[in-house]
Amino acid sequence: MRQSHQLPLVGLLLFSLIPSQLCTICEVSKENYSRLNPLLSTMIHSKYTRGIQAANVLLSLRLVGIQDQNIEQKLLKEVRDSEEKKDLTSGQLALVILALRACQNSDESVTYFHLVSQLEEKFQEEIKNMGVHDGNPLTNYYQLSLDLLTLCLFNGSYTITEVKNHFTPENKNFYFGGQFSVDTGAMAVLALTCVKRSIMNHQILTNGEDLQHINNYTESLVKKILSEKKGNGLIGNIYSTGEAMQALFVSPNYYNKNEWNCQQTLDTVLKEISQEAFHMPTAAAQILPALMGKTYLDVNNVSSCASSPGHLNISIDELIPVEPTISPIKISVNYTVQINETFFTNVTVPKGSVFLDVMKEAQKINQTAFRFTYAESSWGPYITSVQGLKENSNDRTYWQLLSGGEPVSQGVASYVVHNGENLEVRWSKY
Ligand code: CBY
Repeated sequence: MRQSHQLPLVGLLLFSLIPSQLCTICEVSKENYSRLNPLLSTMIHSKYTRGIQAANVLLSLRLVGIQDQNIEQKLLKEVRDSEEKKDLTSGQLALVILALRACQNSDESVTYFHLVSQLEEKFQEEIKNMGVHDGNPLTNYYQLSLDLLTLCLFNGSYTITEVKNHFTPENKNFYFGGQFSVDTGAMAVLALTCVKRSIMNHQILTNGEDLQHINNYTESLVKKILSEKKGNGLIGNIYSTGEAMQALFVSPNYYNKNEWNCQQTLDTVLKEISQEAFHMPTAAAQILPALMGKTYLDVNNVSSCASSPGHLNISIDELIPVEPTISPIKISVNYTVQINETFFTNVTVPKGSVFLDVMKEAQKINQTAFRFTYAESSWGPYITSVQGLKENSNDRTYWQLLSGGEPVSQGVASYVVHNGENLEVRWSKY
């Protein structure tokens, strides 16, 4: 008698859990697929300055089911070339592995076995560096999370103790200048979710306490991500929103339905696409999977990748590349380098110029005060030194870019400057 009373209750409970699991993934509807064309066009027509950009693009296209032979061949070559150069950071190698293995049959696993072993080594080097340099990794926690995610997905070795010790949400590496990094937190949630699934499938042996730790970390990171939600639905900023969406897709049991209006986020992103916010291949590649309801946890799930009903079916030939326009009109901007002293100049550049053009002009005017170096990253050029003073991840120093005293949200080659603007490059700590 008692049991028969309980049964409907259990049924009700299960019923109420299932929809919450399904509803959290919102994706672009078929009628709106054409609104994704600017993203695809950017990804396909870009000239990649680094192979790692190709890895981001290949991973993204494979996840949403675009497997055009010509594009695949071109991207695969770039990704393999970048791997052969052997100068990849841990997270870059992780991305290469994710891209190469994404949505492929598991017999491919033998082919890339050596890459996973290399990643195990690089992950250990990151941890070792933290031991010697006050908890600072060689790169950053976004990359450590990518490492853990990849090792977890492709049977690489890591220990639960490492996860427990290094992925506490209070760890300083989740913050830059006191500000929670949504990109980093989101990548960590994806990695921790993979670890949690491995524990539940008994792929790694642990005790109940370990699982509880992982649950607590995930819950706290999800809260922090949601607290960075803006009025228009973006999470963090436009460039972190795709990865934040992925993190929220895989962790529906850690927040209430009313805490996130996925459709609102989706609508704002679609609007931003039409305003060309994603003109960088990496930016486009990082937003696309979430818009199609996919996450990086789907990479070793071949059926979820290509054959899903929401499979993108577009004709590549219809995608027209956008050419930037160079204007004959000149504008004038103020430029400052701030260390302990202030170095100031005024430069004239063509309208439509980017931050990097201003820095180059200033360097022509005064080589001593304004000389600088940069390195290519997946997001384009990244300033590594000014006046010979080099950024250093061991002491968390870097060159921060500001406009009107506020940090800008794009890199030097993307940020378009305006007449009369006060630009600054400031020696900072994160
Ligand atoms: N990727 C990485 O390793 C980068 C991880 C990341 C969290 C990244 C953002 C997010 C992503 N999706 O890739 C990141 N930035 C980090 C970790 C960092 C730090 C790098 C230090 C280190 N040891 O690795 C640091 C120094 C705090 C940092 N980012 C600095 C900057 C500024 C660069 C200035 C320069 N010297 O050139 C800048 C311009 C902020 C500023 N105002 O100074 C900056 N980052 C920006 C704007 C960004 C966004 C780029 C957006 C764009 N359209 O160009 C970013 C996406 C990203 C790249 N940074 Co950081 C964050 C965002 O706005 N959502 C892994 C690898 C395999 O690809």
